[in-house]
Amino acid sequence: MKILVSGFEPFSNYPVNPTGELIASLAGFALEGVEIITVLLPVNYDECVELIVEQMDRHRPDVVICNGLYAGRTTISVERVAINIKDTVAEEPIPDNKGRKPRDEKIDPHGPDGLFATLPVRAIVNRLLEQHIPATISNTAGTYICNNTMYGVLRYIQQKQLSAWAGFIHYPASTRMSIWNPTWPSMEQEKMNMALQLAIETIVSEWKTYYSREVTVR
Ligand code: PCA
Repeated sequence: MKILVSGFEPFSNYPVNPTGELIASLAGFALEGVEIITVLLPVNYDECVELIVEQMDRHRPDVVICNGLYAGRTTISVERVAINIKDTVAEEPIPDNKGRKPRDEKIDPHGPDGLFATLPVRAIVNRLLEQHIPATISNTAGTYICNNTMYGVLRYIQQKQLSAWAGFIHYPASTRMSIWNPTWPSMEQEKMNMALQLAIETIVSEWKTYYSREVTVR
């Protein structure tokens, strides 16, 4: 089983992006029978999707887990849906890292209004809560780069009729970031690293259950 895991480079005027460290922390994580591939994505509307789709073509993963920062949120939020809109102003007053600031634009003029995550979102949240990590299902990934990436990945899977599961997880500011801006709720980086590992374990277990059931039915 192959899992592609993405994080983002820093953006806006945030000093760091904890999702860079998050994916780097997977170097010390192994699950039998599972190959984990990581990719750090640029924070601009076009290249974020181009790069992850390129990695999907190269590695043909069974699962794609994208990860991003949502400073201001209090929990790890597992996104349920991506919507077909780019609106920088509503989300981040600061343009993407290439200076683009789209407003009220469709991501894909021919695409559906929304696409649901195909990761087991409820199971991931429940697993994190069991481990006393604050987690919720979120019903909006925003209208900025993270939503754009989630929509782009799910749309690519839909268009190519791939069987890969995919979705997005947002993380609050890390403690290091909240020292820089004390108004943000924050979580220790180590706890977020642990949360991603738990999410991966949950997905692998759900994936195995799903496919063993398929075999039994046939
Ligand atoms: N968070 C931003 C983009 C990159 C990131 O880590 C977002 O929520 O759209």
